[in-house]
Amino acid sequence: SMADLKVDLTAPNGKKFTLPTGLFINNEFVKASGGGEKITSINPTNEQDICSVEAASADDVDKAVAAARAALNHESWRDISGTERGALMFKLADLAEREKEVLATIETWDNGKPYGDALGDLGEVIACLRYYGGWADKIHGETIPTTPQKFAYTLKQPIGVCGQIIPWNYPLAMAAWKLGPALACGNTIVLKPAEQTPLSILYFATLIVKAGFPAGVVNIINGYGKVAGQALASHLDVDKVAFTGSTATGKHIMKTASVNMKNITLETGGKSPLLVFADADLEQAAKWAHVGIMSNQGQICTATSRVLVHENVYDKFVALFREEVNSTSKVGDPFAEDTFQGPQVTKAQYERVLGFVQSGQSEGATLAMGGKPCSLNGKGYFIEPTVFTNVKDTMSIYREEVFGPFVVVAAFKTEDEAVRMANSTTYGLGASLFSQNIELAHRVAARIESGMVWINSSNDSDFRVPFGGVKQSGIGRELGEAGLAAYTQTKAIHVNMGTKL
Ligand code: TXE
Repeated sequence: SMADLKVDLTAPNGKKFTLPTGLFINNEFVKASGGGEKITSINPTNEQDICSVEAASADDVDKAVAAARAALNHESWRDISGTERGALMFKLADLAEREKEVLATIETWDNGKPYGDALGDLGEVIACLRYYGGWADKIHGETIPTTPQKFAYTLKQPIGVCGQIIPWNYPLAMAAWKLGPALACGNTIVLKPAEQTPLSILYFATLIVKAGFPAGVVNIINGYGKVAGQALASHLDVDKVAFTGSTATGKHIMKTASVNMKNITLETGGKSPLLVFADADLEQAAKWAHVGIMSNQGQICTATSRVLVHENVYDKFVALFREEVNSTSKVGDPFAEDTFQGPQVTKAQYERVLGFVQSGQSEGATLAMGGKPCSLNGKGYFIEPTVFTNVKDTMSIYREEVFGPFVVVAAFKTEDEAVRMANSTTYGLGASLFSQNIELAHRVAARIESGMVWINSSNDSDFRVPFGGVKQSGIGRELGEAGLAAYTQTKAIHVNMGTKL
């Protein structure tokens, strides 16, 4: 019954709310079919169950896709103006703003990120929806002069039914990055959240109904990657798949999506470098380097996880960086106000990061700080902020994405060597560089193989500016005007103005 599909919860910070637990299809919460396994969400701070939610089977994915297809062709969505689509998005943003404390509470409880950071994520969700709501009536083709006998123009049309597969590091923000442009361009959506963090998006789904979106425009199906994710990526009636997650899964999705030549965008792993040149403001470099790797428990796709420092300032930088970690990176209860770093999202991620501590030590790097598990009353997936120095670019801790509060520091001698070391991984997502020399800064920024470069900052992203990777960090761009390209296709119309045969 419907009564089974919600649960009354009281969060560790005392917030009470009712959470739907069903699959969100056609603006309703429904049971999963097939009697399959549910998803039980675990609080990474104390390792206790929060609650269980429905997990979609391949049949449920079919239902959600059918709902999205019907909505795409229904006049209540197909025939409304961009201005009206924008108005729905503004309404959704307003509702998210009104409910941001509940949404941030759920995010912190489920994911383990500090509550202040979760509130920051909500700010991004709201801003992103408003930004793309503003675009909704400004998406248009062009007229193209050819010959006097021809009138040629283009239409920017929606791609159609879009599958969106979301990771667990920023559950709501990653959903907003994908929902915003897709809705602005008039698509319909089947979104699959990560099984590690299924909860906040269910509360968010209630706001989609309240905002007045027609049934079937947005469908949200929690489910396991290998079941629901796989069914979505391989579905013959899905026109596009957008994915954020690991490079391995991204490659698999790319192959799977080829079954009907789906349009794809991928945002995958990274091992983003942060370069400190000899003339840099070292104090600022140390502070930004800290923010760039230790925020969000290091679970950031653009985390500046490799710090490359000119040999002349190496020792001084490392001392300043250690001081910054010591004074700022307080590990603890994510609901406590002075906490900078909460637990890793799951036991699997926690073990993975600790595994990299071992490989760093056996590869002969110097463990300069941290590297040990820690806990709160004996529980929780906490890890001390970890710094390795004397790292060589042949070591796995230099090349592989760790996705934790884990940074490697290496030295370079020349600008050429810095660029070569920065570019020496298979990834190309973000990069930072610190220098007071504007010529050097812009020259190096152009030579680094990455989708984003921050000069004299790190991870200072903005919803108005394109975001995405090169090499094995992804295909396509999200955010900014560039993000619209991922959700429209160009149709060319040729009008004969008088050519007679
Ligand atoms: O990722 P997956 P995981 C990296 C990070 C992390 C590692 C593993 O290094 O340690 O990936 O994390 C869905 N068909 N990043 O295992 O598997 C899955 O259900 C379709 C970086 O959690 O990529 C989830 O919704 N979908 C990253 C999503 O893919 C499938 C953020 C991501 O899971 C699927 C997260 C399949 N066969 C992890 N298998 C970033 N770029 O920020 C899984 N999924």
